Amino acid sequence: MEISALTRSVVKSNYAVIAPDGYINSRVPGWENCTVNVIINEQMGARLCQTIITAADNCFLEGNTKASQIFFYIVEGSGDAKVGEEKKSLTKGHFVYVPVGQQYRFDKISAGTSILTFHKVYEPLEGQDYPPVIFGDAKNIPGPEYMGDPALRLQVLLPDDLRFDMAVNIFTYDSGGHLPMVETHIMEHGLLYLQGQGVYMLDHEWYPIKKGDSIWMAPYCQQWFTSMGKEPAVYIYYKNVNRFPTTI
Ligand code: UGY
Ligand code: MN
Repeated sequence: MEISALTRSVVKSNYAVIAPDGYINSRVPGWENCTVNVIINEQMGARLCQTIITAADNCFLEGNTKASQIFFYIVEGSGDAKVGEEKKSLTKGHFVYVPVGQQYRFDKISAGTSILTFHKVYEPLEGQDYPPVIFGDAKNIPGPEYMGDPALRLQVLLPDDLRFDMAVNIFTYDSGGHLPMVETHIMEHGLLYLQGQGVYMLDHEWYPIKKGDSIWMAPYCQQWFTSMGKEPAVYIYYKNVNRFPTTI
């Protein structure tokens, strides 16, 4: 029998590694017939929220984004989504960006479907319109090499456009691929591993990470990753972008 007092999860003031073994389900009104795990949110000092929804029979998700935009990504499974007047069928790798003040409904979701969400309070930018609804499919997004290293590929899922104050990217590392430097930056991250494994360095501590794990990195959490094992490591991540960085 495995001793149940062991986990790879850790929660610190500047970062967290959340492995699925510690999940406790939340009930979220409007998101019905599913389990919801709130992985990252303001209770831990974050300025984003990340959840993972796992559908049971007759699952539907209904709500209004109000002040917080929501990015939905189908990790596994399928369903239909309606945002405003736009309606689409979604399968693995499809995503929907729902701007603030929008009604949304997801239904016909197959049991076992796994949906990742990133939420951020929207910061309007003077002189710019609000961003539009975006439906997309990760497999249609180009993945150019990152910083001149062919072992690394970066897909940018949302438009490079000042109306957006959040980015969501998919980072693929061939086995042995690694970040070209220790990143030290003001932007915050939430991320979910979609495939593979490796070792993440967070503020000079080292963590083995694999598919299904999530990480929160606060601003200035120092970060570096190397992929290990026989298949590429892939993670999808959130980043705040395009706004004046300081109130001072
Ligand atoms: O966009 C980024 O800051 C990205 N390179 N960070 C990361 O993967 N930890
Ligand atoms: Mn980074």
